[in-house]
Amino acid sequence: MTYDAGITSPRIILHADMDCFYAAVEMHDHPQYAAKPVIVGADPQGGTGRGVVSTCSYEARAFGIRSAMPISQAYRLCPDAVFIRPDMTRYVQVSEEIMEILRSLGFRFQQVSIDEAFLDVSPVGNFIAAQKRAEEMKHEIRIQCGISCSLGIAPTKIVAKIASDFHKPDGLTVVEPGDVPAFLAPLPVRRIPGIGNKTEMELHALGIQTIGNLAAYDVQGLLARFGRSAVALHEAALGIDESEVAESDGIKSISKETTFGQDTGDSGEIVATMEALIGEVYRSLAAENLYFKTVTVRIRYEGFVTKTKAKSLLHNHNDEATIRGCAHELLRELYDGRKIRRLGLRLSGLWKPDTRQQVLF
Ligand code: TTP
Ligand code: MG
Repeated sequence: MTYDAGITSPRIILHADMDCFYAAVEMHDHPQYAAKPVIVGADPQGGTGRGVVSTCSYEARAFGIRSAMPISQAYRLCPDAVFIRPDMTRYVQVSEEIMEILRSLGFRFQQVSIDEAFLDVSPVGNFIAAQKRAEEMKHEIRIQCGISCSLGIAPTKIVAKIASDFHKPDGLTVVEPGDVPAFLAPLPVRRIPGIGNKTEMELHALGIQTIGNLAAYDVQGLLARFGRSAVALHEAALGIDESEVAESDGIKSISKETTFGQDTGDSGEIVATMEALIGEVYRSLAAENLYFKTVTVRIRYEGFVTKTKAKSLLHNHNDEATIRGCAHELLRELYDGRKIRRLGLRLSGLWKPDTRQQVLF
């Protein structure tokens, strides 16, 4: 039998997303919180606290509590919940353990946030074998890290991500190529990653409620409303996404350092040097079209004592102002008045958007 030119077997993409990640880590570390409403976020201060919920356990979600909700509102909804301040160091540590498990499986791997990653599991051959591997991954993460996750398997990244969110917590959703339209059609448009309040409202105004409505909508009509984003939006609704699972081009971090001609305690000189470093790392970041999540400042004092401090942000950023804010904050926290020999600045947690998503989101 001859093979039709142009026919290639579908890719098999897996997306993994940890369930209520920060809360899950806390519940694992403190078994007495198991099965309780657990809320990680700002201090509720008896209902008068400012700040927001980072995340909460599924038991707390039953009370209507959600990420980004004011903590005072969460307190009103469930005053008896366990309220915990975030411990980023611990969450990053567990995240690294999980990512190591996923990375070491030998598939193409891409971490996308503290608790999410894509794997291109096409080499397993078919969707049934992929499902079996996925069950093993869930088991491995549960045994080694004590937390549950939800997985989605589909022929494209965008559908795999929607699928991992489809059944949470502890879900596994497989969408084979022929089932993509039927899977997506009934879901609300909001399920498309990157569609926020504003786009959702604009779509509703056009009478588009479901992904199926969007897929069936005339592209010309979308172009009038959404301009260049229209095509990406429409393709997303059709589950089309040709972007590959890829780490950020192998660049793991961007760092710059300056050694002072003479050890210095002159705050003006130190701040000006930091400004120069900010400009340098920013230019490298922009040149590579990368986003970062973590900023690290490193100070080597006279006598070769080195101090390092890092700040990890929730989302990816690519602007100089965010680098500047973090860098000066870390410098203030780290600087103890001694003379400095060398100053360094590093960006890590790098991520590269694919151009298609960049247009849309
Ligand atoms: P998510 O994966 O969006 O949420 P989650 O893991 O808590 O819950 P789900 O089961 O729905 O996946 O985010 C991962 C972590 O990022 C989350 O545990 C806490 C943090 N986070 C915030 O701090 N603020 C936010 O608004 C969101 C959405 C997440
Ligand atoms: Mg999650």
